[in-house]
Amino acid sequence: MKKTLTYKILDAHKVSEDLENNKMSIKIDQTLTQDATGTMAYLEFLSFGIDKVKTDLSVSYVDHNTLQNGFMNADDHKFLQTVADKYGIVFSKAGNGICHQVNVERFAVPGRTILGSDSHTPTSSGVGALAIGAGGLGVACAMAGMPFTIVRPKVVGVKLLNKLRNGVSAKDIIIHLIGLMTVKGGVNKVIEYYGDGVKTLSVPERATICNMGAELGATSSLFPSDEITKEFLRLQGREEDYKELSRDEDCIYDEDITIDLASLEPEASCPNSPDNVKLVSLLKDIKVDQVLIGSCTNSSYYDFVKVASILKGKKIHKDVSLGIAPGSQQVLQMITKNGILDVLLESGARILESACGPCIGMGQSPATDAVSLRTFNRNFYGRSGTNSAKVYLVSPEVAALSAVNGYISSPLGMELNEFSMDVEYPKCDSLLYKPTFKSEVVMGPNIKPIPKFLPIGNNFDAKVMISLEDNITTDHIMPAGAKVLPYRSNIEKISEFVFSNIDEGFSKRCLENGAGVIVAKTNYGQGSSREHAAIAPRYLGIKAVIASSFARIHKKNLINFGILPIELDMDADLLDEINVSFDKETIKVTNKTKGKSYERVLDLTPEEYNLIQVGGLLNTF
Ligand code: MIC
Ligand code: SF4
Repeated sequence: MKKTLTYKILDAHKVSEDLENNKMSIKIDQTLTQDATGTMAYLEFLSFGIDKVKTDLSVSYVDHNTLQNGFMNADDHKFLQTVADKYGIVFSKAGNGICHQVNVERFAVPGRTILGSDSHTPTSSGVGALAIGAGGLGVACAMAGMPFTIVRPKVVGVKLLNKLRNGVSAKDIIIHLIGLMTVKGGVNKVIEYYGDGVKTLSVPERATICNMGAELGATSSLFPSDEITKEFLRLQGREEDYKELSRDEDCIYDEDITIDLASLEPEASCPNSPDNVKLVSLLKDIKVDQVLIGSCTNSSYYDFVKVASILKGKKIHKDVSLGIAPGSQQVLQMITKNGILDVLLESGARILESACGPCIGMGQSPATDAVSLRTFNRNFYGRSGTNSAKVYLVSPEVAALSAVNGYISSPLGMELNEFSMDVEYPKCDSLLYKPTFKSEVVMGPNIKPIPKFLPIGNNFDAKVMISLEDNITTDHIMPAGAKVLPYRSNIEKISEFVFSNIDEGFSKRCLENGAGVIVAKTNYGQGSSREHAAIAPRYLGIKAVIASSFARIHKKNLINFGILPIELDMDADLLDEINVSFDKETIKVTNKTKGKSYERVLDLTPEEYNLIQVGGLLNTF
């Protein structure tokens, strides 16, 4: 049978299959973690009592919590470095760059499976690896050599035709697709790109597209590995990693989408959701206060060539603050060497550290009601650190031109080739450390043990602690930002912030009321992989989440920490009394306050059912 590239890689890594439940378990070749999820992942890994990682390669990055306002983040960095050294993990120190950018440059290999404790791990699929985001515990298990289980994904074939016009960017391709498919359109699917248009896209552009596939809720995205990949790997000094990979001609996709690249124009994700997509030309009178260029979506050398071509000889508008964060040391070196950095500085840009920075609310929060244009991938409510800010996600070209003009502007038709794309890639790797297996693990006082959770039981009463709408993100559930992120290794403390941006009283109410449930509509838990969005509510006594549907990574995180995800469309008000009873086959939820019962088939595999029975995956070791 003709195969998609997705199933060629999946089948080559298949360990077992559960066709009845539509699941498959695969071998993971490489893992990545970042600091904001990594401390938990490594605490989990340490609890297994294994002497070293069992993967071909594991890399631990520090890129999120780099603002060291207090000892906590620095202590986490030290913990991560010592764990990495002791257990055989490559360590990428703060300043080396954003995990996904560096992983594409230095480590991702075509045809390999990569599991990362970050939802944007699929960025590495730009070189033809199958890279998947997961909760920290899934990655800890993979580092211990265990297979990773996924729903057998449907494969969406996206045929790219022709080539982009001047001023139109890879970012516009993925924003366009998110507009078509919505933020829930990719759940349990892999988005596979093919067609003549593919060869017009460089690896960094492919990586941008795969990166933001996370905003479709997709399991992964995938590009073939071809001559362009080969050249990219050669420039990175990794030609031996190259392997040609493509789908079988005439393979059948579960869904087909065709995009004529020549017909696209600049598009933007408008506040507050990546799928609120509009043409940039329709936004042209909006005044801009802040422009930020960077993040794992758009911080490659390629992106800065475009940006510098627009900024060359120009000054940014006096009312705009332009912040620029090159994605890695390598990118920073390249733009320094060939004069791009000078152009940026002369235009009035503020140069930020090579890290996630403002993307995760680590500084650069916009002013009250400000309009912020970002080349990032998420504009969820509150994520910038300013709840009233209006965040638009755009291409680097739109961002740069708008920074000059002071209002949202379309670069359609602009020739942007002032600087050569054809340059040497420095491979200094000064901030990458190979393990010596000699360190002792150092754990600062803010790193607390993961709480032990009791099983929720098969019949319990609970109160509705919050009743929510569609598309609730993990940024709603467990906000990030400079104030909260330092507590990622302290569950008791971070639990005070659960839902704090939308319901300040949530955590107190939970602690006062004992057992609770969360009620929501579709796509609950979209966005990040942070397992804190499950662990912290569990700590507050949440036993179940009742939602019409769930995002893939979050559903797994809930089960991993013993919270029951119940797929049910239920109307409930705050503090309604609920009873939940279930066995292996069925579940009954009764809203005792409203006198209404709902019965359903239990949507859990036997393995997942057992995890709920024992109070979560950590209780099985
Ligand atoms: C994000 O972009 O939201 C993050 C921060 O990178 C998260 C991980 C985290 O919360 O630490 C992600 O995307 O998984
Ligand atoms: Fe970092 Fe933002 Fe990318 Fe998340 S989306 S990994 S916070 S740059």
